[in-house]
Amino acid sequence: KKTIYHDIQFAKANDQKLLAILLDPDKIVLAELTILIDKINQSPATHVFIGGSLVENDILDDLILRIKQDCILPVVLFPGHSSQISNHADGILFLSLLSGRNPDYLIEHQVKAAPILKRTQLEILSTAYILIESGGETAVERVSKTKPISRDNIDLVLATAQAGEMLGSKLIYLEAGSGAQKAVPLKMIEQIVQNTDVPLIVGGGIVDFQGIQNAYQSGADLVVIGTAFEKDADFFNVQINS
Ligand code: 1GP
Repeated sequence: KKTIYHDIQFAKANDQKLLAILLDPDKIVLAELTILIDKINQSPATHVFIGGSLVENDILDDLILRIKQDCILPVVLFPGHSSQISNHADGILFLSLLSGRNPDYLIEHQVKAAPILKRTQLEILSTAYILIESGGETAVERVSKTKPISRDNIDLVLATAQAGEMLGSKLIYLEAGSGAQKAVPLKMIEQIVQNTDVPLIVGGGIVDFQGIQNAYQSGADLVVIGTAFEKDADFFNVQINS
């Protein structure tokens, strides 16, 4: 049943690229969900990620149940807080924000979440989460009260990713932040891929098909698209047909 990580590893080994659509429960209108799920089903997405920095409403369970009803893609929680847990999802990115030095986001939320997660069936995907400077303050930066790593400091990003891998993270996530002005630099993606072994997720500020392709060509295994799909649910149709 818990096959998410196995499938990501398989994709990496076989150079099959993965795509996650990120849905922020705070921005979803439940009345429009049927149409949205249709669009996800028509898209090339392989995963649905669910999360946001400030999820306050209680629609998480309902939202996931509705998605699971009409969509076969694995649903992976991408939590901004230890309260964002639902047993209806398939898995959870168990993040540690390694770019920052705020103990709450390095270990405190994880300690709070662990006993709750133990009582669920969720597949736990330990993830080294690394925030990269992207031309302006992002929600991750604001909420976590941490500084991103400079776009120029590839050495520090690499050392951070390697430390995460040595601590046992199964995934590395290079994050520019939702709605970022600039996506993660391609040279940085290349360096991380060449010098680490676990699958690499890249997201934040990727707004067109070329951006997705560039990330893949640089070695990203899974690209996350949030804002572009949120703004236009026909994003993938338009991009593929043009
Ligand atoms: C944010 O990486 C994701 O956590 C996606 O970012 O909303 O910019 O696509 P965007």
